[in-house]
Amino acid sequence: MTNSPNRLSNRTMAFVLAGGRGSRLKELTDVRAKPAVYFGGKTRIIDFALSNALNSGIRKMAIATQYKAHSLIRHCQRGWSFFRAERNEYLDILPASQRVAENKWYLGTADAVTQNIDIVDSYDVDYVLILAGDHIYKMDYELMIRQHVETDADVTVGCLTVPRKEASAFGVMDIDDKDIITSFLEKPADPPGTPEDPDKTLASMGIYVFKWSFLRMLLLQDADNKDSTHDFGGDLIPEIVKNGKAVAHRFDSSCVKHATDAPSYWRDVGTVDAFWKANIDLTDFSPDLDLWDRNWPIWTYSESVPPAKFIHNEDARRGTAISSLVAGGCIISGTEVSNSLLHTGVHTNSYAQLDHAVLLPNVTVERSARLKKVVIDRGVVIPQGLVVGEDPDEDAKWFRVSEGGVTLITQPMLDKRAES
Ligand code: ADQ
Ligand code: ADP
Repeated sequence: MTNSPNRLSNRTMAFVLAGGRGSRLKELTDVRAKPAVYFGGKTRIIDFALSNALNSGIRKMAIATQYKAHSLIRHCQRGWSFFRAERNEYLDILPASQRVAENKWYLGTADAVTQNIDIVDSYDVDYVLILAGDHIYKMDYELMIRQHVETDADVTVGCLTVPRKEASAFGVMDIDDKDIITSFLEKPADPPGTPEDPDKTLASMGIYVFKWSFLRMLLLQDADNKDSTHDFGGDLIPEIVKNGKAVAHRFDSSCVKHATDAPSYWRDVGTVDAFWKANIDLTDFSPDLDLWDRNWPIWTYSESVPPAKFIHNEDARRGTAISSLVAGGCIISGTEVSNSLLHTGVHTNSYAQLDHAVLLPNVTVERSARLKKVVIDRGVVIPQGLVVGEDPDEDAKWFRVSEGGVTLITQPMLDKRAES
């Protein structure tokens, strides 16, 4: 983590957009915003963007929150409070707080910045990096900021190629041979392919670099525009593509020095299927996302918990975990765990079996339960003998079974089942 004075990251702040619900994660975002959803055994989704910024040398950050922000705010306060104002480091949490006018929430992503112009001013930076708080990836933003300065762009947009059939969830673009964006469509129904490959589309990652003086002017103009939805992808970026200079910064394996990840590992984990898969992928022999890379640590709030413990009860099976990630504070007592990911403080009991299961913190699995291809929300108590993942019709009576056959279980669902 270099932080030499000539790094542009020293003159940049990261503005993290963390206000959206992420409704395709269904009940997982009933109580918390998507950036606060747990991922990877210890961390929450927002830790990836914040860690990238920190590892890139950025020491000024602001996080705009809105939807169900309580657990997100609590997490950031507990885990990200080491910034020291006396070293010119800041991390501000900016809930939509009616700072501008009463009853005024953040309208769109750009409005979340507009409502905090005075705070960004006070950071006294030259560049602003707009980040989304809801993606899993590792990236050195210094390289993107440097490209922005070298090309003298009005905006630099992080982008990557995605399968064309998935591209309607993204802002998509065409670029010329100098990577200047020549057209930009926000979430088109029928996205175009790239010249090299008709089945691929160049998509925006929803992250942008601006010179602050330029963005400031643009935001004030946009605030007066009655036709605008005050959104970066919907309004500001298409406007710059039309009337200014927007440049694409390609995200690939060169974007993190010493990267041990597969080339361009980037996940939106926006659906229950994608969330389950990205977690289960970490149990692979050699996962595409390397959480063990000491050169690019993912920082988080870590509870003080004892090491995971595996118990062989005299009269029962051995507590084992194979091809699995088991966080601190877990007690695996007489349970067979395979290809699963257990967050902090999970407690499982004898004769239970977990297979391709993602358990969020503090889940209890009582005796003889068998769970396969599941996501279990934080704090859920799985009753004795519950079997999930063997009869989809039975599962669907009580729980949410996704298109890809993953069963999501929350406590209210179990309570309803118990009452019936
Ligand atoms: P989406 O991800 O669909 O598209 P959006 O829902 O605006 O865009 O979310 C972007 C980020 O802003 C998320 O982190 C979300 O939590 C946050 N956010 C949403 N509304 C907010 C608000 N009112 N206040 C504060 N924060 C808010 C965007 C771009 C696309 C791009 C994709 C990549 O618009 O062009 O392709 O990101 O995922
Ligand atoms: P997370 O799992 O994201 O850490 P919690 O499970 O602790 O969060 O809580 C999720 C959300 O549910 C909180 O952000 C809060 O809004 C709400 N919540 C949790 N516990 C309580 C409570 N005792 N009273 C009111 N709301 C609560």
